[in-house]
Amino acid sequence: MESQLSTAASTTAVKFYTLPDPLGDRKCKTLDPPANKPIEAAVLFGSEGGKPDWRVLKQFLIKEGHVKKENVVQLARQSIEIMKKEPNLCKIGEPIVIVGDIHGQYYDLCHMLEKAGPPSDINYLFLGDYVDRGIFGVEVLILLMAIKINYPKNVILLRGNHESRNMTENFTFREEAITRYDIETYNLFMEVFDSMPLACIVDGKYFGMHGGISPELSKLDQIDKINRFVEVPLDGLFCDLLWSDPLADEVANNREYVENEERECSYLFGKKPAKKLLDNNNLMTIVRGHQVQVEGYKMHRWDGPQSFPYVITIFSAPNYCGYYENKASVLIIDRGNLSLKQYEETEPPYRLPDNMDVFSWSVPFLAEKVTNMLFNLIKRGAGEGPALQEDDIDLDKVLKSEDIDDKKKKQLVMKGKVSSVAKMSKMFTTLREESEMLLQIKNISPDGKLPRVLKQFSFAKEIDKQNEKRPRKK
Ligand SMILES: [Mn+2]
Repeated sequence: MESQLSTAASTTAVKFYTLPDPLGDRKCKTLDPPANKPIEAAVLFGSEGGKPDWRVLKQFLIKEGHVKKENVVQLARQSIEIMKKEPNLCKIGEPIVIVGDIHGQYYDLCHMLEKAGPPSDINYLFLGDYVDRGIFGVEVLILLMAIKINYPKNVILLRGNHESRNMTENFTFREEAITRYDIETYNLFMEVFDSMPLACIVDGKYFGMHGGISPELSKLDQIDKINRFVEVPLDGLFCDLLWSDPLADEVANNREYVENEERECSYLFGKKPAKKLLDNNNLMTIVRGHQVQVEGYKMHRWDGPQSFPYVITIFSAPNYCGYYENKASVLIIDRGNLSLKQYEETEPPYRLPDNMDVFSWSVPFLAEKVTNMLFNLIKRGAGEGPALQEDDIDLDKVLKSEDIDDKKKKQLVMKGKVSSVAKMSKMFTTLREESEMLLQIKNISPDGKLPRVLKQFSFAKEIDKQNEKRPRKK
């Protein structure tokens, strides 16, 4: 995977400032040095009419480069300008790639773009959930904004349920955006989300949205009447488009809408309302994301195994959260033919949890080593002395005592010091071990609730259930 990305990087003419290696003594030769200076505005916006060079940006972000706040603000403002003029229900034609949830998995997004083809050659419909859970949400959003600005008519970015204040506060993106930039930038990102359209008709036949349909939806023009420039509401048509799920195949046939208990909001929809809506609006199928799938997609064939699906679920984040071990896929519609492109995980560069820097991370190790050194030094100084239980040394008593001569007193004082440094050393070892364990646990899951052994899709899904529901208002 890594070689694919670096080959692509070498074809880019622009050279970034990467960390110099004057002595040629980098320990890991196979890994390119990271970009060590922010991308210059002249490089980023240098080309035609102030549009960002998304290809250069993509490679720069792969190299873990930093984009300055002022440039991110410019990208956000430009994409808001474009998206706020779009209708709630967009229309786009084929050939097209339909992309499901990405969830901050930047390296998988780049891999997918290479596999499915650049947006200069083929249309793109993104079904939302760009951020949260994965740790590269900022990169995903920056690149998608740059692509949108370049191809405003050929790329549609729909809003997912995670493109909201409510979700990003309860998951990871708010913290990520504030750590990397600041609260002002985060608020601007929320404005970008508020401007995203809610649904899309592809080629007049395919009805795309993040979640699903709503009991309040009968005619498609109802969607354009929504005021979408707000936080995602707790119920109603707007909420359902981003939050609802199809019913399980076994029960979909004889049910209409039921309460979505797993999400604690919106509905589960069955065959009847789906068929009615598709028939009334002359549509073929519903294409949505929102639910992780072991193969990266699911065809909801409610008329039997050979029938055309009423709903197609697309999920585009492979090995979701680093523990589902699922494949990812995108749906391609070309000359009326539907095909799927499946792909597996691209290994991202290693990051310490919570965006911790290496200095804070190394403090426990340093403290342990220093006390260890101190302990060994003064232990030598103490030399051979009277045999005494370390804990029993009472310095005050020793110094005042007239039975003990000065030489012995000195030895006893030294012993006391050795004993306290030994205790300190032991404490730092425990601290270091505990912080290592904590990092390990945190690494496995964003909420620190999953032990490493649970690496199995269905089990992971079961354990993760609580994270798929709508968080209660704080
Ligand atoms: Mn979702």
